Amino acid sequence: MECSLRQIASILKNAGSIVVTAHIHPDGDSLGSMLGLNQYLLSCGKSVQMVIDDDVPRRYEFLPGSKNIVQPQDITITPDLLVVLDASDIERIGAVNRISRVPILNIDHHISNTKFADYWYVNSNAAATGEIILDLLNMENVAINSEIATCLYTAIATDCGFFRYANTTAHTHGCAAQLIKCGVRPHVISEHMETKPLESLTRTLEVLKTLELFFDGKIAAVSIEHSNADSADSTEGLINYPRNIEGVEIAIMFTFADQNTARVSFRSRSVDVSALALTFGGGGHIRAAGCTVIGSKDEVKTKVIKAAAQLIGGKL
Ligand SMILES: [Mn+2]
Repeated sequence: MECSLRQIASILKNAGSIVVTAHIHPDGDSLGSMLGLNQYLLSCGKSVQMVIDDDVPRRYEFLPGSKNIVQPQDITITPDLLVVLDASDIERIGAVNRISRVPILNIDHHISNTKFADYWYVNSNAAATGEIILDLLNMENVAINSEIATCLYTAIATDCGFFRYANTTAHTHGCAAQLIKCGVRPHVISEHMETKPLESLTRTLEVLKTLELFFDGKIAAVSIEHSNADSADSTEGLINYPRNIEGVEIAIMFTFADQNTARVSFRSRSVDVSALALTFGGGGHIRAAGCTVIGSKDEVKTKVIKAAAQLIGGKL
């Protein structure tokens, strides 16, 4: 059932015991939204557990409360509601999907959302799920402390490229302004996001060597091989290098995690790459999307680049 934000608030109020989760390969938005909402629910006296079927990347460990996020096998409460944040389909939450047969409430901003939940609020105009969580807390007149503010600011800022991407709106900036008034120090968050271990730079150099251009330089691709694919910490953001090349319409990053599976990320300047990702069973936003493709390295690359070329009206 599609819900208004007010209905979402009352479903949350009526639940006693809640598991909150978000998508695997967690990013700033999924983690920040989860941590912000968790604090609110705790303040309402709920029994809450935050669960992600994945490790929390090291650079997000500064977020207040991140140490309390557990993996599915460590859930200790019996929930009467499962809240799924920032995930557009049920597959995105991994094994959390199998914890119990409780009603699912989904809050998300992906245009490709499959409306899989029992109750959903999807606002694709929001730059981040964190923006929606802030709207919810404001609607409930919650006093936002600096910890909640830090989580929600990180959620919003990371999903809009620190206010540089096309999804940045006046409302996004309004949220940021409010959160700064609540005690966020933007430069501290930026430093946590930008500081990387030396190995990360070494990997970047290796990945950039794989750069390939197709279709008159309108498509640019980089590939991350097996040995470099293990740490999402050091590969996030690499797709911005091909994306920023002059003349490139679609940037693609292939991550070959094992022999027969590739994670594929897309970024575009204008075309709808969420549609492209959807044709491979994935999803995302108009200018940033992703999918998983089965096949050998060459098969995956050929299939995906061909589909991308078709999207911008070209033949290879
Ligand atoms: Mn998001």
